Amino acid sequence: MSEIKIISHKSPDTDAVCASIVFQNFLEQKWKKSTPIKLWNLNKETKFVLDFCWIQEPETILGLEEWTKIALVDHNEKSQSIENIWKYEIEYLVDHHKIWDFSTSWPVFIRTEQLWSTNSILYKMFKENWFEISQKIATLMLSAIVSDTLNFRSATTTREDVQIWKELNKIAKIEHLWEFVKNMFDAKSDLTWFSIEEIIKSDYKNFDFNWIKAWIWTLETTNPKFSLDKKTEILEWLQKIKHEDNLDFILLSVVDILEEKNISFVLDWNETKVVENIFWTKIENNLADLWKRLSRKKQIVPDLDKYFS
Ligand SMILES: [Mn+2]
Repeated sequence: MSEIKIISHKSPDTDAVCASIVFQNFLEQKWKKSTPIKLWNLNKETKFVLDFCWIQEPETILGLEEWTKIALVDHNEKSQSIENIWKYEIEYLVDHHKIWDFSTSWPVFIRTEQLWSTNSILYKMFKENWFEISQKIATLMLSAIVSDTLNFRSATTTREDVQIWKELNKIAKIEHLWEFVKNMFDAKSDLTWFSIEEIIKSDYKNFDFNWIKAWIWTLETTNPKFSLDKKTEILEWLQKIKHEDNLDFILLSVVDILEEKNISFVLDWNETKVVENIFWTKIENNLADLWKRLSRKKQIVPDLDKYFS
């Protein structure tokens, strides 16, 4: 039986990477051989979580042999996945994002739900199959839920996520849980040693809105000042990326996890027009106050999708 490669999206975050490792464990309990891989460097939060669990980070692999069996976790859009995805055989999809251009030429296992993290869905799958959840796996799932819900600050966290989190907590038994969560967020916010390019490449997602090519960032941080102070450099980089990648629309949000605020960088007249129209906000000196919009997938992307279609 050939091995399945489990792929998370191009800007690996804690939910994505933990999902790939957790899903490997799920398949193992189904007697299927698989390996998680990643498409880009990990952020510091995810590194912190993996170190805490003594788990090695998945290898970065950008291309596979044709017809390799793959599983997609935490994403489904082609532009966010491995290049030339049509060359591979998609066996599984486990996700909680909108569906846009996902297609296969053979039967596939699909599980998507409106839960707040892919790991919440995986937890349910373990339960339904009566599979064992080890302390390590529970810790990964728990961290992913904390990360994707910004520790339940995101306005749209579901009750089910909270319930799942409580159950996981009993298995993970993390001592000093709140300190652990704080360390996770501090790790994510520590951008001191990163170049602007690395910061910018750490959390973007590309979208096709009705053939409009867009990149949208959310820099979740406990220290927004750090990025806001680098405004000139960040705007220069955004301009460069927009030009090089031939993009029609870009938006970079700096999300203050503690204060629950979103201040976004708006590049030029085109973005200004769109952002003013959709979010009813005035833009001053390339900055827009997007108020409490903490969630890209539920509070930013749907509005843009509607606007461009
Ligand atoms: Mn996710």
